Amino acid sequence: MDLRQGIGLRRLGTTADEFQQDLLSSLYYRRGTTVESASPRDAYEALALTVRDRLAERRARTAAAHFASNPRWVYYLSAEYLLGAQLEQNLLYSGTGDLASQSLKVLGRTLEEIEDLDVEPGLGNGGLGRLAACLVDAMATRDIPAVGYGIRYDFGIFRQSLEGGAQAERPDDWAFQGNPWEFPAPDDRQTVGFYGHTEPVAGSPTRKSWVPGEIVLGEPSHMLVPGYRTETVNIVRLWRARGSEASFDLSRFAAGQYAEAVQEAVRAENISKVLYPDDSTELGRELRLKQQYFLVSCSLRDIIRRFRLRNEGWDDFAEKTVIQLNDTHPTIAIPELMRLLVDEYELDWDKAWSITRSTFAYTCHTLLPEALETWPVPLFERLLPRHLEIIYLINMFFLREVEARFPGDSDRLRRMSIIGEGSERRVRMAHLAVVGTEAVNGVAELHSKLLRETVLQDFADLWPAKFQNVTNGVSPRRFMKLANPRLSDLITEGLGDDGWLNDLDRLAGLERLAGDASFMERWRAVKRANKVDLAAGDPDSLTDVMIKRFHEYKRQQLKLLHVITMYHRIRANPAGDWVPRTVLFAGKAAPAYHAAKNIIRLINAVGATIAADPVVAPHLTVVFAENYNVTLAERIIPAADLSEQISLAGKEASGTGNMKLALNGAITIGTLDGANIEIRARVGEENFFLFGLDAFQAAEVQISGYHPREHYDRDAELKAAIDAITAGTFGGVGREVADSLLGWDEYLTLADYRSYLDCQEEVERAWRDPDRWTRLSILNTAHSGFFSADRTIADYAARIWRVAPVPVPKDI
Ligand code: CBF
Repeated sequence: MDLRQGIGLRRLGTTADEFQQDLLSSLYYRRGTTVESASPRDAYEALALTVRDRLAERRARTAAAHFASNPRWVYYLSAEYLLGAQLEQNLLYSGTGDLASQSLKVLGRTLEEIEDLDVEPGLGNGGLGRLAACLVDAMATRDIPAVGYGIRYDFGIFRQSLEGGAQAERPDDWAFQGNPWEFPAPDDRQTVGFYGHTEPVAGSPTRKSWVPGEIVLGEPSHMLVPGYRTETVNIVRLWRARGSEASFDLSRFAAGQYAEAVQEAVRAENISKVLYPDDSTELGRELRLKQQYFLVSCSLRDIIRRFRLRNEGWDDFAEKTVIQLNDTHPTIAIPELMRLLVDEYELDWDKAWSITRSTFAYTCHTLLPEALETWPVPLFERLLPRHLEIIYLINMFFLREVEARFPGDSDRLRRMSIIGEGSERRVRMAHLAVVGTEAVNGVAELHSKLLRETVLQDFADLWPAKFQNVTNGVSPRRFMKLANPRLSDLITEGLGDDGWLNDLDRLAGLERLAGDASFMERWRAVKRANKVDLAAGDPDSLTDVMIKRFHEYKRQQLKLLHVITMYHRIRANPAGDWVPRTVLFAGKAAPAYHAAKNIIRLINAVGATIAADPVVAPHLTVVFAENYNVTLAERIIPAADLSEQISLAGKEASGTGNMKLALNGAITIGTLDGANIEIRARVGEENFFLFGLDAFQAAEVQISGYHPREHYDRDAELKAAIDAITAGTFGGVGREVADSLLGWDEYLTLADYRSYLDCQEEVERAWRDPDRWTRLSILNTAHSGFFSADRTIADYAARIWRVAPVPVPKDI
């Protein structure tokens, strides 16, 4: 394609008049309604479509530029995307915010009221899903030709509310009223098989023919992912499961058996019904594995289709394609690509393996053994019989390689095998992911080191060069510019321009303002105004936030013990000079994770007791903000003074909330865990509140026999805090939490309690000196530029993907 000839598109207008004309066109022609009868929803949809058109125009140019350069593509496979609300972001990225505000007047609406209708797609669970969203944003911003693949769940992560202080879950029907940001492409559908059996192919020892027992259709739709201050617009392509035509049984329907007539279609559609179906039952586990294969199968066929648009044969496939596996969820892509290459495209095994191995890369996001997925062999055999055969072959060749390197080391073979031979044989997805990829990376320095030295040590011995670190990063556009416009404006003023938004290292220029009295005053005023907006407690109090998924390793229970101790101290000395604090928790617990849900209940019970206590309430407030999601994070983060990053060292792979908070001038109190270590190294030891055991010490404590009761017996305040729970001070809630802390305390909460409390006193000393605190805050922002997702993507591009940017010309 000759780009000089242009893409044949009339340019959309950039004046207020033209924008308004387009808004009205959207209303009349695409919503089919009129100004007089336009509802707020009509106005929202018309605006969204008008903005989307501007991005779609850039998308057309991007596609043309990519087609012309036939580049190496990055395909990002992820079971989760927490994209966040789209309208505000797309207004920013298309530079149409002001035009939109003005034009909406014609419909008698304001942008603020319209924005409330923009529901975020909650297609993810936590850090991993939000990371995926930040990375696709940064890939577009860095002009990397990329497509993100995922599942278009009908119901995203559940909506959380509190009932009597306990977490209640409701389905998240996020697209109930439609999703104007999405382009459905039902004609690009793919066919996915499940179950069935395999048959030998005459004359070939490795090829097989798979005869699936169930066929499901995958219908794609895509959302646009614009880059910031660049022409590039990439896409995220999401698959939705549909029954095939044959899945509707007309004769049963005619016989009045309505439920039976559609049962096959319903079973098919269940695949993309919910994010992370409960896997405590056999059926639930099967559905999860089905989801994973569904995502992978649709995506690989689409990737191959795209490759074949510009290339012939297979020699260039790995040259032109890199597929990043976001954790183990999409790992079945490895045997699936082998199946496609060997069985369908008839390549010989060795060639197919060489292509496969050089196409994939794998990011591991955990250190928790229970989070490293494994699947029972019998389930695999039933659901994906051909894939299991391929995995056996991959394993056989792999174990031969290990045996050649470490002859006679049968223990090692057993440890490394892709098939675990415990009481039940299981497929170890992380092993498959390491064996079938060219590069493996952890997401923070400590995490990558621990992967190499513990969880995946045998693999690192075998292939040391395969293991890398790429520290996570976050989008400064979403988490600074959009979330915190006041601070962003102040920073822009301080630095002279807003170039920092896609060159975040430039924040370092704020260092020279960290002692400037008037700048500091304004910095404080921004924080205060953000707290007023959040309206979660006294804006002059120390806003102490712990916002993240609920998990015992993250240790919300440690924060709670601190709160209870504060409560005791204040009650014992009501006239003391207490630093007023608002402790804000937000986060969801997995519906079947009872221990985490018990902690939520206890937090709310403690909060209620404190609120009802006239002695303590003036000094201490506990708030639990319901239904934590990206939108809520964008409100809380700008208002935070103190960022709680208190996981047991060696358990949090990276954390990304820690980065967002530091960038917004919150000061971290944290352990030497995950990316905390890198945050501390960058912002400076004196600007970070460190406490607790390090990962090495924690492992030693656990190995040498840990007895939480010893801490309880030794420390009167700790004892009083736990006794208060068991004595029923908080409405009798939380006894299970106390029992687990005293009984086994898997995450060494009691061992770190005293060090944490001492450190909180240091926090208060700093807080009492407003200038010191403001300096700390400015310096945290100034030195967190490294944690931009743009840097993360530059790292992936250079060291793992070896891809170059393809800038999209403005004038085609
Ligand atoms: O790497 C992104 C994040 O992923 C997790 O949320 C995950 O789901 N495995 C980790 O727990 C985080 O530490 C990490 O930042």
